Amino acid sequence: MWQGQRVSVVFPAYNEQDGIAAAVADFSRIDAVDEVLVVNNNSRDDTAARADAAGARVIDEPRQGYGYALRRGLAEAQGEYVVLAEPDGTFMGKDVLKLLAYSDDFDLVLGTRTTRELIWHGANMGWQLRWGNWIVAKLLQVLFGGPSLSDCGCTLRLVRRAAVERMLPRFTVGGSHFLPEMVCLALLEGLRLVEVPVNYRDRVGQSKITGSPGTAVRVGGHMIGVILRYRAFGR
Ligand SMILES: Nc1nc2c(ncn2[C@@H]2O[C@H](COP(=O)(O)OP(=O)(O)OP(=O)(O)O)[C@@H](O)[C@H]2O)c(=O)[nH]1
Ligand SMILES: [Mg+2]
Repeated sequence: MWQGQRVSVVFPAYNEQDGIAAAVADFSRIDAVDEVLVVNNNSRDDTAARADAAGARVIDEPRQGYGYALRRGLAEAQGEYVVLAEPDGTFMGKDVLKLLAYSDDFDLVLGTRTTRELIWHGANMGWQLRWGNWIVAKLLQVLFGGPSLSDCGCTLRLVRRAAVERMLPRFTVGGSHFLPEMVCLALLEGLRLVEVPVNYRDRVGQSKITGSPGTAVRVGGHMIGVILRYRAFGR
């Protein structure tokens, strides 16, 4: 609980058997966290069983995609505060407290992984990815006159329940470029947003999105497409 309100953590998971148990344990040990929800996205490995054994609530999302998994988690989470994260060891449970510290004053608290001091040795955040994330975030910031943004692709973020309810019916993206859609919608809905620096570590298990440069560039292109679409048409 955080100030008398329940806190949910949502992990989208596609074949994350190597890191899932440690991630569930790392986030569950934070006193403020009331439930950890694992959205199992057609994993063919032992992800679901290991998440369950570690004490998470496991839900199956059959539509394949990072965005579909996160949208399902947002819909199913029971807390007043919903924290999105990843179960691959890249994020730290203790950083939930940084997000909560701002949750009084903001509807969305976004993590940023581009703070050099918090990028751990071995983390997949070389200069190309760091600058790529920064540039797309700045594009969004400038086009929407939004608050200072420095990372367009950080899963670790907190959303208040009321904000979730306003955005859920408007989501359209099911794939890996879901995060900027969430920010565009939040700004169009007039929600209050802030970014805070979070730790970013090396991954456990196999990368699915930004591990390969080709995929990273493709996802970046889709992100820019979504941002331009929302700027032009508002939907
Ligand atoms: N790519 C992908 N990820 C999914 C899917 N469904 C759930 N996920 C989860 O979404 C999260 C993001 O994928 P990652 O492979 O970690 O991508 P990334 O964070 O950009 O890059 P790395 O952590 O460096 O590998 C992980 O927790 C995945 O398990 C899906 O259909 N595709
Ligand atoms: Mg990851």
